Amino acid sequence: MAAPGENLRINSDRLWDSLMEMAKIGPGIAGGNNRQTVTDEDGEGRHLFKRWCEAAGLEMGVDEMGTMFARREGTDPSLPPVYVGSHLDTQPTGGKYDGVLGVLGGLEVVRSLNDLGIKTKHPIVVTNWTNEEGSRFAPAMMASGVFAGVLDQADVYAHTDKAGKKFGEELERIGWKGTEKVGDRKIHAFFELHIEQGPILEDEDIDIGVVTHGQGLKWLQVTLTGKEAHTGSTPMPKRRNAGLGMARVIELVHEIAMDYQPDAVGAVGHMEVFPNSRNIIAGRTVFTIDIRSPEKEVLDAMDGRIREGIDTICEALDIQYKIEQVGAFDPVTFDAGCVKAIRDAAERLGYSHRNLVSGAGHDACWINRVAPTAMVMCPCVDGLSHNEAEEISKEWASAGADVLFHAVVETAVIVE
Ligand code: HGY
Ligand code: MN
Ligand code: MN
Repeated sequence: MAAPGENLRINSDRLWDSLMEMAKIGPGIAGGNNRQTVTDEDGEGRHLFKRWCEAAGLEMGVDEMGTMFARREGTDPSLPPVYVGSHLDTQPTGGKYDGVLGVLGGLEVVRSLNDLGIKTKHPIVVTNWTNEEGSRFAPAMMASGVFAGVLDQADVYAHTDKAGKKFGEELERIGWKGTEKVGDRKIHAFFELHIEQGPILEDEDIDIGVVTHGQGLKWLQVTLTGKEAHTGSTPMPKRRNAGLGMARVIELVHEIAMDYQPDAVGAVGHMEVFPNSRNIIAGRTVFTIDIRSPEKEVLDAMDGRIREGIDTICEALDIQYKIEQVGAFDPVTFDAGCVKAIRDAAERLGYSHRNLVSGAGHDACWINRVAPTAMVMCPCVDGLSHNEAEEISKEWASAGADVLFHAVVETAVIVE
């Protein structure tokens, strides 16, 4: 006799159609998406998600960070719900699936439960965490960080984007600042489905990543101050070139990351040059160093070496520097029970699977601090993400959502 829910599968066509529908909101310029956090496009995507949740009979709650919680009642409403979700905001040149697959995969779990008339003891809450990407407003995983008590709400409300707009004001402007106090909700368990954003699953032809750990991260924003001067008439020895300083620091970050292979990574993706004129030596540069490792000791060693290196580079070039840590979290070990639920689901459904350490940060990394949490990953084409060409197959999306379905329902307990 099959165990309760043994053959549960989501509706693959409906999930894929919803992904394609959401992808129409905040289109990019090369087939992906530009639905950055608390922009009008983000607001539009939220409204679509809300409509779909209400059509599925869910009750929507929104907290003061704009995070959306769509609740399917359990037979025992007093029990803490099982949460399932991810984020709908994208990078400026993002893909259609990063984050979105996890939110709409969670919605598909609920839609499938409705189709099958299945009740669960624990309520289930489909979640859209605000500002996971941290691109427009640092840091990444902002709302889940406030929820987990590691980021201060008043502080992040004041964070500004390049145009000087404040996060809190933008959230209010798009009409998605809710009234719920952030972090009050009790979570029985949290599951996040996400694309791998790396090449391992596809290279090894494996359907499911059972995410046991997430690597740690540090974002160091560096401001170098030299002196603007004429690029033609200023003798080389007299230059205080902040642009040269930035170039040397970028090289340094790469070299240090290469010293800790095969796992450590380091790069500078955000760079600003002032005044950014062809014939003026850069007087000021502002850029963000992104270093990551599964090992805290390595992360700290890289941090220390980079700070020393910046000091040496700036002394040699006679420029000043300021280093601000604008994002950080330690390596994460996900909950063994939740990880097992995901592995057992992949096994039961006959999907190939392997353990995985997440290279990217996710809301699950913060929620893991306040509730048992785990992630399930699916492959993506060429391991490519944070690129408009990000692509997955319908089969990969369905396999990931099937596993999510089983893990969520098993944890929420089916009621006959
Ligand atoms: O930066 C990250 O790892 C995530 O994509 N926000
Ligand atoms: Mn993501
Ligand atoms: Mn991302």
